[in-house]
Amino acid sequence: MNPAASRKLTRAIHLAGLAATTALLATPALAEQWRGWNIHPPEYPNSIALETFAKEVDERTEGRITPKVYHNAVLGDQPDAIEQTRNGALDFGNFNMGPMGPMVPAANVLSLPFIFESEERMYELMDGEIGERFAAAMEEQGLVALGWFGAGSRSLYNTDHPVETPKDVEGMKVRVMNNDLYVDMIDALGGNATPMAYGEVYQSLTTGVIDGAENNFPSYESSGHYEVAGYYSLTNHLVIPECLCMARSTWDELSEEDQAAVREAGQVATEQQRELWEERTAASRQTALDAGVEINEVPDKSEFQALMQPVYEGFLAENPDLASLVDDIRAAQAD
Ligand code: BDP
Repeated sequence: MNPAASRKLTRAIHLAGLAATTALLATPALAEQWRGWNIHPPEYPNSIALETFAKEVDERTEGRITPKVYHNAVLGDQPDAIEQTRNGALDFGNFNMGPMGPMVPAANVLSLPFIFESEERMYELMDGEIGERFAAAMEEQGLVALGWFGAGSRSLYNTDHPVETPKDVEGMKVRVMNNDLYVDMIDALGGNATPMAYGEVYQSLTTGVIDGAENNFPSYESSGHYEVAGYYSLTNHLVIPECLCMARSTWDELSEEDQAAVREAGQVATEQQRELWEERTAASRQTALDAGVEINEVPDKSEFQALMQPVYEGFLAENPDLASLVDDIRAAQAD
């Protein structure tokens, strides 16, 4: 190589080195990458809100934290994901308060059938002092609640007949989420409960492993269950919130400034989820109707409610310390 070419090469190497160094400095090399769990497909209201959360955290922390959401339960089933978030293997997620119960006993109060009379009441109470009591119980178990997502109300659906009275549930094999309270609930109606992962329900409905399940309209529709279980009966037995929450271990490492930024991001995401939820509920209901699903009212819900008495009694006998929380939720709705 002649001296000129050699000088050129040296300079090129030098420049390349400089460029690489600059690139390293410019990209937030030290940005913390959070992993977030989600069970739903990307276009679901909760998924969109989780993406908003990720974007807001990134922006509000000026790129110090870059969360990534993993949709469709690719990071595992819900009970495992809650456990992993508790121990810090995952950083955040959207969890239903049902599967939270086995790990956070107070959360079971939210799984008591008919505990909230409407979604509006649920929001009102969860956004206040009652919600703070749940958040405190979760914090003791390693989770920081950043917001309460809506999940409508859950109703029964099945393959071959409408459910109008508890008699219609007799002998029915019903899939429930992972929580013994739901087994008691279905037992009390005379059915046979099968706790099962959400992702297995579709197949189990088609093969007859189960006759039915229970969920809100958006999940009934987005999971495709409406294609194989065409009777949706408005029992509205569970108005159960979900949380946007994160690992306490991750939270504890944040500066106060970043904690505030993350909380704000959680609020923005929660507001968006609640708005999208309403729209999606109407759209999903319509999709089901258009596909020929029969949606029926339950003329007398009090029959179902009366049968839940032993479920409450059993729960309170086992958890006397949670009686005041149950009483306070009921008292707040008594007016
Ligand atoms: C959906 C919840 C999801 C649950 C699912 C289920 O959003 O978290 O896993 O129900 O029934 O409504 O398992």
